[in-house]
Amino acid sequence: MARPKLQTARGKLVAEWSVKPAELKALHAAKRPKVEKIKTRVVRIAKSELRIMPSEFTAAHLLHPHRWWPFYFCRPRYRVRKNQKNLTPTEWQRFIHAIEALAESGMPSPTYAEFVQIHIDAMDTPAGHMWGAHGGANFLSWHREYLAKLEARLIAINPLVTLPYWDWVTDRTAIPAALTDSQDISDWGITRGASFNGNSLASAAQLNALLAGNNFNTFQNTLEAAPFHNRLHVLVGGTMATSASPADPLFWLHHAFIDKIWADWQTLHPGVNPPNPADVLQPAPIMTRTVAQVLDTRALGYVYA
Ligand SMILES: [Cu+2]
Repeated sequence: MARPKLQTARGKLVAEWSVKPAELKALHAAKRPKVEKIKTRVVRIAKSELRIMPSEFTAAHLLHPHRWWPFYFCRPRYRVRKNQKNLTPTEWQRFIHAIEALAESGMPSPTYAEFVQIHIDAMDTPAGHMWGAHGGANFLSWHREYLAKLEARLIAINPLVTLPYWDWVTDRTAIPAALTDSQDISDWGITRGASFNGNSLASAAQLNALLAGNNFNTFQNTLEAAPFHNRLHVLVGGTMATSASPADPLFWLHHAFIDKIWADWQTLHPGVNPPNPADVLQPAPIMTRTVAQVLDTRALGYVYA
């Protein structure tokens, strides 16, 4: 049997038993770590993708680059919620697929069914009525938080998803075609009214008159009622006319438009805000923010285009 041999750094072979402990230590110390050349390439980032250096940037971020690169790269400053009529087929696909994925069984909480359920609770239970989501103080703030949380949940499935809005004041002749496939409607487990006719929805003149007023409560109550928010729910009919309306993906487009009208109104009347900024929107754990925390859409990470 051949005796095991040690090879020194200089390539000299030494019989193991012939090396004294002190010499063995020296032999190991002489061993150099193997250095592998790593191929690198330069990644060029578009200027529009760069973010301003965050104020919370510290020396620790320099020690751990993986902590700071997300601040810099690959995230636009704000998500853009687009008019549904300007969505590309790919953007429609992202939105619909993310919703369908969230509705699949086995998805981690909060699931699509849990989102629908809190809307049912808000409308149909005495406890839910206290949240002020409908016919109360928090119609606008509650639905803004609700949409933001659903959008965040969809983004966890596909980071490129944003909620589209349906401007049914301008585009009232039909429900957005991408959401009218009869097979989809049956797959989603929802129904719609027999036919859609948007003639009785608020006109552009009525919307302008609403935007001109500068009292928050008047603005909110008018926007919630017919011929605005409530009328659209009734005209679409089927599931959209029930407390389970968020089961219909059209709900998010409808409410994104309501939210945009509020955002437009806020731009016209800066500083005119709900009278209950400290109220916490309910229910946890899906809803977490106070009324004050949902006043600025940019603070929630999105703008309307
Ligand atoms: Cu609602």
